[in-house]
Amino acid sequence: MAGSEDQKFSLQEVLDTFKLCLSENKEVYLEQYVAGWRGLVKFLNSLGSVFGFISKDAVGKIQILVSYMKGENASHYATVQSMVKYELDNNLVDVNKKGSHPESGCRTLLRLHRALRWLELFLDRLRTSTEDSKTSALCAEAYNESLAQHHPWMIRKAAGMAFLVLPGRQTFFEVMNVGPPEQVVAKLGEALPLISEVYQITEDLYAQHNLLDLP
Ligand code: 1PZ
Repeated sequence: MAGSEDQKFSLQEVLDTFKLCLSENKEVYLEQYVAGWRGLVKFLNSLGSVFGFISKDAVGKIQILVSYMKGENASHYATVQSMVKYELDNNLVDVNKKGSHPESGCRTLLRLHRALRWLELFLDRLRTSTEDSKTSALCAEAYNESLAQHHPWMIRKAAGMAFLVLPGRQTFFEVMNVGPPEQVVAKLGEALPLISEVYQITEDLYAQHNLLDLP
């Protein structure tokens, strides 16, 4: 695979982008949010082509958001808060069923937002796991508690099969490119509160505007 999504992953880099996500008044910068996802996709790609169908979907959603961020209404797509306000004020969101705005920024970001919850749960399990823990089991548990509830049977099935070929804990930690296991665990401990905060702010915003079930 070639292209910018395929460079070497470093957990540090992802940590940095999520750190930069929040403005002083706790708004979520879209550019950093998307950059965080780019980093995660890099990581996923480095795990092998079995995960291609997952990273493809994530990349597609990243691209939709980027096209808004670079489009004629770019100024409204600086933060998640400004995006929500702009799209709602201008009736650019299909609220109850798919209609003329099947790819709104709001519904697209919601998909990534739900996946961020999976990430939070998965990384926390990884952080507190022991040497003999199975990454596939940790991943499946995190998935069942979060994203799976929004996915149809076929996707749950495909995801479950992909999890089975996840590398073991040791290799997984190596791919994170942070150093020895203790350091990975420490890094995860550092990254998690940041990811949680970004998640919670977005969740509250979406709840406040009744956007948590966008089609
Ligand atoms: C490290 C192991 C990676 C496991 C990733 C766990 C997530 C499994 C998600 C399976 C998604 C399958 C592909 C397509 C799904 C789409 O149908 C849904 C809904 O979008 P819609 O159809 O409504 O437009 N897409 C999503 O739920 C977004 C999924 C993004 C997943 C990104 C994972 C990034 C992993 C980072 C690894 C550290």
